[in-house]
Amino acid sequence: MASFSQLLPTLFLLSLASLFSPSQPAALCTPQRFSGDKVYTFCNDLPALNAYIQWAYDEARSELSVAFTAPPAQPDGWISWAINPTGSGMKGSQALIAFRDAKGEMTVKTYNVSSYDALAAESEVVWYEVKESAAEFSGGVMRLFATLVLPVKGVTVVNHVWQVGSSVTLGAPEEHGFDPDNLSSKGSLDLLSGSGAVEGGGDSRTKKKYIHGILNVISWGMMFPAGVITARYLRVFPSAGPAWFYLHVSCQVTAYTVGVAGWGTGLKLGGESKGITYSSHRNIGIALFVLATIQIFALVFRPQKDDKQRLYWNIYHHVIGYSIIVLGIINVFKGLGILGHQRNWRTAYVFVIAALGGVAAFLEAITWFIVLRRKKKSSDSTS
Ligand SMILES: *[C@@H]1O[C@H](CO)[C@@H](O)[C@H](O)[C@H]1NC(C)=O
Ligand SMILES: CC(=O)N[C@H]1CO[C@H](CO)[C@@H](O)[C@@H]1O
Repeated sequence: MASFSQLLPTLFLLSLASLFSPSQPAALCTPQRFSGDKVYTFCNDLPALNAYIQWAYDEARSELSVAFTAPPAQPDGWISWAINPTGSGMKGSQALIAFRDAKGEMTVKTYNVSSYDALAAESEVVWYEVKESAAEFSGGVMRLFATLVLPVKGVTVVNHVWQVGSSVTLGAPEEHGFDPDNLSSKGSLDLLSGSGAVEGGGDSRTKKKYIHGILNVISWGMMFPAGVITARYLRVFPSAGPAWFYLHVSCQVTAYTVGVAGWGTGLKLGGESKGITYSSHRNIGIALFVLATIQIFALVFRPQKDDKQRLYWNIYHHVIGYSIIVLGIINVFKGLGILGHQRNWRTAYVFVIAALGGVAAFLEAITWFIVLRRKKKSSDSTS
């Protein structure tokens, strides 16, 4: 059994390591994915939707050549890159959208996106002049090429927006998804220096989201389940004595402390998030906090072992305990979903859960084996 309790910390560390290492979006610009006859001066990985943009800018002629690359949400979908000359975000943006037309050819159309309503027909006139445009679709990604002439001299920084969608109906791109990545795909681009910025001080917020995620994954997603495993399987071994109890309690109290910290960061994030509410993630979070708090009090108020009430207490303690595990795991997945493009985190957590589940299944089998053998022994000695 000692090996098991040694195994757990190792497991935590391994899974943590895999959780934290690759936190940036994949670097798509290096090595350059394609080389046309065009020479682009800059390439920026964009912070959402696995997109990147290459461009060259001739300031004297206000001529901007861009190549925007992104995987469409569905093969029949579309990709779009836009400049917003009057504000930031989608409303008011002057968009280039690439998709397959009715004949199955890749095409690029321009849109004056004046509202959040469904796109009307393409716009013949947009803020910039399109000298040439083309699009291609291969290897799961669409590429939109365009040479634009900006109507204003001396523009060096533009607000840009990009997006991917899943379908096109009768030549009109359909509304895109509203996942966090779909809503954060905007920023500014310095055409001459190549530096880009994500809008809205995204960095400190992203950091807070990671802290929130890390605390909660450790607490609800790993320590609580591990604490249950300790209680359920360690007590079968009389040689372990009351150790299981202390281990279980200290594991769960620590998990609770970390969990409350994580919960607090979640409340703060929720309060700061204008417009978007992840209501089920939030509600499950609140339920978890309440249930876990009840469990901590349960420890204090548990009846003596030989008390008649103890049976009911046990039932209630187990039901709430298992509910916390199930809800905790569900909420970790919901949270990872909110983090969006970090799919490797999700995979890492699936491994952690699979490992914990494997350990539990293995111990369950051993427990049955031991209990059955014990029964057999005692019936042998009485017969
Ligand atoms: C785009 O549409 C808005 C609202 O209809 C209009 O005010 C604006 O002038 C249009 N922009 C261009 C470049 O045509
Ligand atoms: C990464 C991400 O959240 N993309 C979503 C954007 O919206 C499309 C639907 O238009 C979804 O399919 C994507 O998953």
